[in-house]
Amino acid sequence: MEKILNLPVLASKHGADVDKLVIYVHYLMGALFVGWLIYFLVALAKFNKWSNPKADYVGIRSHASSWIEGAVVLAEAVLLVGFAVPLWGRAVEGFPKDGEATVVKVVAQQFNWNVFYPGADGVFCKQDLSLVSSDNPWGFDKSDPKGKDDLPPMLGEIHVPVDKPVIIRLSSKDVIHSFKVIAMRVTQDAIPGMMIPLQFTPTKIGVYQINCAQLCGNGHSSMAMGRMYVDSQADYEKWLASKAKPAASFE
Ligand SMILES: [Cu+2]
Repeated sequence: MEKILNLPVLASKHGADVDKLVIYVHYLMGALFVGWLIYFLVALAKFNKWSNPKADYVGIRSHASSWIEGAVVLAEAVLLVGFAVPLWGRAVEGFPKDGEATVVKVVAQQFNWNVFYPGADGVFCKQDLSLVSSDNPWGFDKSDPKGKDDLPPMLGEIHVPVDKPVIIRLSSKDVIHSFKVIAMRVTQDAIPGMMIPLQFTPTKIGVYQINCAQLCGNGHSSMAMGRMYVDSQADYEKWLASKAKPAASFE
């Protein structure tokens, strides 16, 4: 079935369950499509003016349609309660602790992704709206010692190590965007004024596209230039070291 649906590359742990659900929904829709087609053909054959010249005001007497309807409702309930809800439950509950995950802050804007790393201490620099100025657009509190080792903000690229949970704290600077990495099977709206966490565990080294899944303005499509690099642990550390700069250059 995966072959027929031509599903995109899968590179995250929970993604197999997402694909499973997609496949089961297609099975149900396929059955409904074939069922309705049969119904249509039977109706054409049975109720044309040659086989049924006189209208019957009672109509169908069998209860088959009620049973079929019941079976469809049951199948849909199983999909929802048995698969979709538990999958969603696992996505929003049971986040790994910050220390056990790669934590990245992503702030969407028209039309790019701002990416922040907290540095070795794992704690992001304090930010405050009152500190925002032309030379401090993110309102960083430069007296915050926890911010000294933060990486300078980057645009449009996220690096994460393979096989380790990733937590992305997502927000937006202007309008509603939506962070979507198809290979990771994650999509989450980025909403100004809110910091929304999402989690996944990448399982395959590679470079994956980041899309904006919410029409956000003229340059919406250019947000698809975003890239997520899933590196080996060693490559990730090398990359981190190459990006770390003294706090003085932190603008
Ligand atoms: Cu966008």
